[in-house]
Amino acid sequence: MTTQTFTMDPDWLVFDPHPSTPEFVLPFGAVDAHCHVFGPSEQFPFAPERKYTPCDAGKEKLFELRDHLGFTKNVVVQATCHGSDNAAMLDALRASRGRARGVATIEPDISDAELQEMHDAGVRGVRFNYVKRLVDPEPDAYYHRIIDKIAPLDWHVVVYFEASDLAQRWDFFTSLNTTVVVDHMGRPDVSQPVNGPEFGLFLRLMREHENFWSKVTCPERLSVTGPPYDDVVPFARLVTEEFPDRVLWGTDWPHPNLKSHMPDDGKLVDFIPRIATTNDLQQRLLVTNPNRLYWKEN
Ligand code: 0GY
Repeated sequence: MTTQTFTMDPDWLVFDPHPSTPEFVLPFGAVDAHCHVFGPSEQFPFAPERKYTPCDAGKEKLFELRDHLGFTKNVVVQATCHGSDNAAMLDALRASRGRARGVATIEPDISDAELQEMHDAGVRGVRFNYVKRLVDPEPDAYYHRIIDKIAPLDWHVVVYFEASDLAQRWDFFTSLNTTVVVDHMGRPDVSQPVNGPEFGLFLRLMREHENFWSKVTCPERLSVTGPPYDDVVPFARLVTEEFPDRVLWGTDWPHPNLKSHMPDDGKLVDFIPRIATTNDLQQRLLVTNPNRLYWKEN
């Protein structure tokens, strides 16, 4: 059997191999609730339909980072470069010995037995990705079929979309009666005012629909001004303070598709106390909320 080889995109930025030790000491039980594994591609080939080819970033590196930064657990989110083949993510969950949960990408014709196998490995949600540079979004009926499939397992839905697409997706999103977690605060344009109409629509979603949660993640992705990401603070702080019981935080390691710079993951952890400014907010963001959503049976 020949092994397929993959070459990462020529402009791919590789994760920082030596992140600093954060000054902020994470509370005991803290969860990195948004991170990925890529491959290794020799063992877990990337999907033919992928829109980018990353570097390898396997589970061992992820667990090393977890321990270095001081997290206790991970939530591994299926990345689009692996399509709906969740093998690398499931392998990471199984190897974590209960210290990782997963969010999968599935197709509507998946069998109940496959779903149960994923649940047993630690999957607790599915991700619907609407970012066109990453995937070709499907019609609503496709996602409704997935919702029907996952209902018996009590999984939640993670949605990833660009701020400019929220109005168009509004009716579908608000028709969902599962918990719905929005990635990266719906990707606001942080050069717009925090109290402007674009972020206002996202805040309205959170205010009017208590089943919606938000990841207050990715300052490195949203920032226009760059490190230390001052321009993202007002957005992430507002969401963390107004919805303290419905926010999650994660590193987004290994930081797919960044073009301007690769963040120092230690400095990303130091961003947390700028948006969750009290011990109580930090505890909810990093420990209580992710454990409630992902380890509720424990
Ligand atoms: C993220 C962001 C991105 C990529 C993916 O699954 C993915 O490929 O989510 C991105 O390129 O913005 O959350 O990891």
